[in-house]
Amino acid sequence: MTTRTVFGACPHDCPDTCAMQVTVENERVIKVQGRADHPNTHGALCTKVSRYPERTYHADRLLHPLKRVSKKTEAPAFVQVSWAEAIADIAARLKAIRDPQAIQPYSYAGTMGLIQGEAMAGRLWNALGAARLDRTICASAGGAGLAATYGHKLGMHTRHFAGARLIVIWGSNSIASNLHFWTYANQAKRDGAKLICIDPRKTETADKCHQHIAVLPGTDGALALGLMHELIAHDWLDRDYIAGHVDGWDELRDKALAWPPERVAATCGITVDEVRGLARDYATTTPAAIRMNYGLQRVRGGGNAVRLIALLPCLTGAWRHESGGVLLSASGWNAPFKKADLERPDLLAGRQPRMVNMSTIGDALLAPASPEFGPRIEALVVYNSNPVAVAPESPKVVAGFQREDLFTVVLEHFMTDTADLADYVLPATTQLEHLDVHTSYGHTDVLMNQPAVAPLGEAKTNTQIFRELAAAMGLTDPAFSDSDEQLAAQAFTADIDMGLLRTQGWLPLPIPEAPFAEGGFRTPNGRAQAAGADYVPNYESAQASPELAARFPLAMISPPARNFLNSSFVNVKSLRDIEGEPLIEMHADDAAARSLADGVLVAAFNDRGRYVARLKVSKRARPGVVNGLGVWWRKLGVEGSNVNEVTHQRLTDMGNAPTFYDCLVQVEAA
Ligand SMILES: Nc1nc2c(c(=O)[nH]1)N[C@H]1C(S)=C(S)[C@@H](COP(=O)(O)OP(=O)(O)OC[C@H]3O[C@@H](n4cnc5c(=O)[nH]c(N)nc54)[C@H](O)[C@@H]3O)O[C@H]1N2
Ligand SMILES: Nc1nc2c(c(=O)[nH]1)N[C@H]1C(S)=C(S)[C@@H](COP(=O)(O)OP(=O)(O)OC[C@H]3O[C@@H](n4cnc5c(=O)[nH]c(N)nc54)[C@H](O)[C@@H]3O)O[C@H]1N2
Ligand SMILES: [Mo]
Repeated sequence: MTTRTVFGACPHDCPDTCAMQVTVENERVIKVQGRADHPNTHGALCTKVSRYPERTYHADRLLHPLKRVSKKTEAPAFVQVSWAEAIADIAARLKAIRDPQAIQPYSYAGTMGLIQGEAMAGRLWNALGAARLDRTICASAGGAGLAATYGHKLGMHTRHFAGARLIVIWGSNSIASNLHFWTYANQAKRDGAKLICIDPRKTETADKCHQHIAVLPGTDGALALGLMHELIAHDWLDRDYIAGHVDGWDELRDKALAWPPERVAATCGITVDEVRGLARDYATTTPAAIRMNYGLQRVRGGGNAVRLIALLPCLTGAWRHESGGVLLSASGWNAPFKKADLERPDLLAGRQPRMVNMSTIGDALLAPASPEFGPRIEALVVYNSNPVAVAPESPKVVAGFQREDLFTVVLEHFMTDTADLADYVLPATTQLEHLDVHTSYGHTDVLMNQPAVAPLGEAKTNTQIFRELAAAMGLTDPAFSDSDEQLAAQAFTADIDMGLLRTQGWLPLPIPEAPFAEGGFRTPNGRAQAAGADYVPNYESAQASPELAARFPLAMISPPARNFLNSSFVNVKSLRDIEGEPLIEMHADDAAARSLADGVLVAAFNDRGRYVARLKVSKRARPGVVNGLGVWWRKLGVEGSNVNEVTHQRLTDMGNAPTFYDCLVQVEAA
């Protein structure tokens, strides 16, 4: 028996980006563990990723190229074909499309790897002049909000939360989705810090905090303005910090003065004491740290909410301390990443293909050719994403994918809802089978993932599939000859010692400990920008659309399930068994008003669609809000539906992002 260990990196879309140690026995991975010597990972992986071998060796793993033989509206049927046939046919079909802008790539963060992500893919799309994709589905509202305020996506060090005396966990179920941050928060708690959770849902994280404030979805901006009102009323402002490092405070102060605690409480659906108490705690505890997460920006006013919250530590001067401030994303610190060297926008040679927003893919696939939109989408190449499950308003997404005249290629590990609607399904390698390099949006280290075993079956890396497609389409630029090793060597500036990264598996970036203690934001003038930030109510709220609210009185949010990662892992039985089945959590009062008993099948519906799930009458739901934990595969759900049946495609105030949690429904027995 031969046993070896290989250094890896968790590829998933998560702030933690863990350093992994992979144990291989007789050329089979038997175990993945968190590396004990990586500070942020501290020896522990989450439950889902510790099942990575089960996912990789899953009986349903795609191991051969498949070609569709059924109609798109019929039950999916495929036959196995050779790689040669698949590549030749796909290349011919793509080449036959006259306007390359009718070819639409669709990808997201199924792997966060810089190589298996957009490196070779970007080169192919740029050389062809294919349509571009606006990758907005997760974080672009908050990202735009942070950038407008600080000049970039920057925040505190995760590890410094351990030294805070107050931690506000705002729009984040850290125990489920950011476990390694929680370790630091827990350390602070043991040392006497107070933890407050702001979330419409009483999550497992809220259970472990000293206080839970259950705001209505999409009202965080109003709460932030209310806190500012109290900072002003009690003279809890750090005037020197504001004078030295903030632009636009006068304008913002006038807005905040219009939000006394009574108005905030009524808007957010909380008590006046909760508003006042939170303001007092935040203003009078040092150091005070805020962990925001993307949950609160999936609403119409998401970008502005992030702006307002990001301004709070500028008003109290919390940034003066390394354990004070705010963290939403730290990805802006990753300066050594040379994106353009990997993706090669120069291959566009001056062309500016149209940009399609991934969050409105349903509308885009159904759009006819027009002067504004350009050509109808004729081909779609999907990799690292499962849009039929995760994109909003899935009735339209499904209808788009069902177009018989659409040529769809899906690179996947599994027969997902999206792969079911493909013309070709191409088997891709997993993180255990390919090389990659990673940055993180939670911590600031870079990591390298070494392949642990050879590709399973006939699986190929994303990069190899795109190389072969480029060759078959007659593209001869040397950019298509780079190996994965060569791509990895191009990924970072000379600040990264690639030799050390290769042997050690991870490297820290030199980042200031208390980055804004003396201002120095990354805006043009170095000052945080407050002008223009304001509360924006949800599209679907009693405030903005009372008629809609009368017909569909319940707000529905669909936050991540702890044992899935978006729609990944839903097909891993041991994890699905923990989640049970698709659930809609509802408060007892709302259930009683509808004569619904715990455990019955219910439908959450609105004008867009109908999602069927098991009702769970639960203290995790506040009155007026139902929680549909996401994101189930439609075909593993009830009646082939998932929660995105009811979400809509309207976009956020900033960043053109989806508004998954800005959604009204009614619920009835199914
Ligand atoms: N286990 C697990 N981990 C994950 C993921 C997963 O699917 N499963 N997803 C990964 C991804 S893609 C991302 S982007 C990250 C971050 O992903 P996020 O989606 O930010 O995930 P969470 O931190 O779970 O938190 C969102 C929290 O925000 C709450 N929320 C919803 N609407 C509002 C609102 O209007 N205001 C406030 N204050 N709170 C609201 C939800 O109830 C939920 O508890 O996590 C990653 N980690
Ligand atoms: N209602 C609702 N919808 C949501 C959300 C929500 O909270 N509520 N969350 C949203 C968020 S935050 C996000 S980030 C998106 C995420 O949406 P996606 O980025 O689509 O994420 P996943 O659902 O995890 O699907 C990723 C797919 O990539 C595949 N994959 C992984 N690695 C590789 C690889 O190396 N090669 C190839 N070819 N394929 C690979 C996986 O098998 C998986 O099927 O979903 C969004 N949708
Ligand atoms: Mo995400």
